[in-house]
Amino acid sequence: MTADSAEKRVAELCQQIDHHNYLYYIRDQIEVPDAEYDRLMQELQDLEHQYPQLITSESPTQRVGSTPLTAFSEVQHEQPMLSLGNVFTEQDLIDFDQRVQDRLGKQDSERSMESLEYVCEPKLDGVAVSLLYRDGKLVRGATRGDGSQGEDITQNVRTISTIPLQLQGDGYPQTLEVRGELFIAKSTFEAINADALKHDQKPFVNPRNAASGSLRQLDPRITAKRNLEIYVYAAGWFEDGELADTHYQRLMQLHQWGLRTNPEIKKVQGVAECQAYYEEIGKKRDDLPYEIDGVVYKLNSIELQDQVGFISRAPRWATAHKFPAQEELTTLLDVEFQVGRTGAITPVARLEPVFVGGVTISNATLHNMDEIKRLDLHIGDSVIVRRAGDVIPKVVQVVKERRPSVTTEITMPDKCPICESEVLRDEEGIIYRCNAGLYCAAQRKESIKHFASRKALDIQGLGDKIVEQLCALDLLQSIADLYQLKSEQLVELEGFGEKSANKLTAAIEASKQTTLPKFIFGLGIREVGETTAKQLANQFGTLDAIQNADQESLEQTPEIGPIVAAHITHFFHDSHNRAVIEGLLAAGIVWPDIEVSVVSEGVFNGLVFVVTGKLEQMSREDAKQKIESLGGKVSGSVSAKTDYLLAGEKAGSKLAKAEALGVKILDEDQFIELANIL
Ligand code: 5U1
Repeated sequence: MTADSAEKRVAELCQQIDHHNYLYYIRDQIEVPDAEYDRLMQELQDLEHQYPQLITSESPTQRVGSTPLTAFSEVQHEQPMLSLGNVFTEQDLIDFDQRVQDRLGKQDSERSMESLEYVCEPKLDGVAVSLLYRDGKLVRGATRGDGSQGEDITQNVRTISTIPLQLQGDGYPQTLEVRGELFIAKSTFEAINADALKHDQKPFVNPRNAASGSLRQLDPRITAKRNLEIYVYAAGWFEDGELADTHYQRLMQLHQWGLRTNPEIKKVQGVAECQAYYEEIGKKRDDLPYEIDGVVYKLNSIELQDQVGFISRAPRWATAHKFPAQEELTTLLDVEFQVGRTGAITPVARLEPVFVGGVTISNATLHNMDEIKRLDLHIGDSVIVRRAGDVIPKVVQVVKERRPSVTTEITMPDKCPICESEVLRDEEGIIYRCNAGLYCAAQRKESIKHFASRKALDIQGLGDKIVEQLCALDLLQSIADLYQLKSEQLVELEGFGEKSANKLTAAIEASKQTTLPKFIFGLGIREVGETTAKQLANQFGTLDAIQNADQESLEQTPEIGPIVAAHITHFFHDSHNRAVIEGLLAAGIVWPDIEVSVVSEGVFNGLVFVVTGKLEQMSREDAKQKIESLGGKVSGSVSAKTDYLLAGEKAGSKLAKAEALGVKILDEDQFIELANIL
């Protein structure tokens, strides 16, 4: 290839790759498969290697610089980066709108006649950033700083794939500054923290800290690995060109030029529709792939915005409507130790009650003693607790500056808090365990709850409270005793009458018709979850065969390694466990025979699938069975080991995580084709 034709081809490749990036990140579409995209990128890299003089700073190969900075230089914002006022209630919102109308000089009679037009969008909990484009080329990225002066983070923002180095199309002003929020998706945050823990590093407290920490790296190669994303939310300073005269149209222009805008943006009329938007986004909040802390309303007309003006550093024409905080400060009053089904002893924080994430909490998980050490937590400390979505509240940080002069160190008791048996440390040294098994009342209770749960024997109506009462009355020494319960005994329980007692005994009776996998799962063998129970049933076919299997043959079962195999043999060698199983069988528990599956020749042999979202043509359970019947494995969570994600409608964080990890994603039709179902 001549130098001339190489130059032409390089320009062509840059344009094509930019176009595919635009389609992928901005329009959520693809025109070519990943392999073709990779080939274009490779061709460009090869040509640039051969002709280094053809490399431009906008080339898609030039995102990640290799020279770390020694410090960030300062940037003076041409137009101040403003902050936003807040409203917390519907009344605050009405008052905000009234103030805007007052500023516009609206008479009382006009107010109800024509409401103002606002643009609403989610308020991301990330890091504000300014991007400067000259002649369509990204020339500067800067933090907000104090609003007037920020830091130059150009090297780092260039590494973010959702930020174009070159704007698409035409019609943009020669100088165009845009503002937006950089963030880290929830799933990426989890992956970064899992990796940090694996390498004995400190995890980030929340996605916002992760975004800010990743952005403030002097070495852009680190930023590049963190998968930061952006949504732009406003045009800032611009020269030599025009922009539309409404905020909404301006956002559409930015979108057309290849800048990523939030798909939830909506134009509404008046405060009632603003409030409806707030409620709608509030409902969606947990399912969004990123963290938000409220929604933002902006007056749509730029002319009206100018009339309404500013108050100190915030516009009067925009406000943030905040959701209840997901992090709050409180005090650690005490730590209690809970004993779980397998004897694992978990420290639980007892907290000064605090309103966080929309509810009042007084307990939070502390996971294990390592976590307590990592947090350097003492009783009496001021702590930050976090409750995001349905996630169990968590202590994320100790505020050392507020540590009182007297605090108490937290130590693991050497005797089980329930049965006073000896507490032993697991082989890995992280988990402490009461080894008393069913002698320990806590383990007994938890094992009964597990046995009765939906995925096990599914005894309807036997809730946790009833199990607690039955154990307190000494009516249940083991799961087998469930089948000896009489209605006359149940009538004695709180809130029970003859009818409810009969209903529960009927449910217990009905649970005797079960399946082998459910029965195995219900026994509560350590590390034998629903999937492993199914694998065991498929591999061995009968309970007898599983009970008598040796370590070696257990290890032949898919997904069972030496540790799980040891837990299984240990469980079935225990004479008490054998007696319980005999009791259950004697009570009449039965299941249909199982055909032992021959999985060795399946088309999915050795492949790991995760199934998520709503499928149209089959249930998720059917899809899982199909995968397993073809030799594949089904896992509950996406990781680097996942081969395929089968994603149906409304696939949420698993889809985002799979995308972040580069896992192959199949829609239902592709899966059907691959599995050759039809
Ligand atoms: N979504 C959104 N976040 N946010 C933050 N819009 C928005 N607008 C802001 C800020 C600080 O300021 C405007 C005044 C441009």
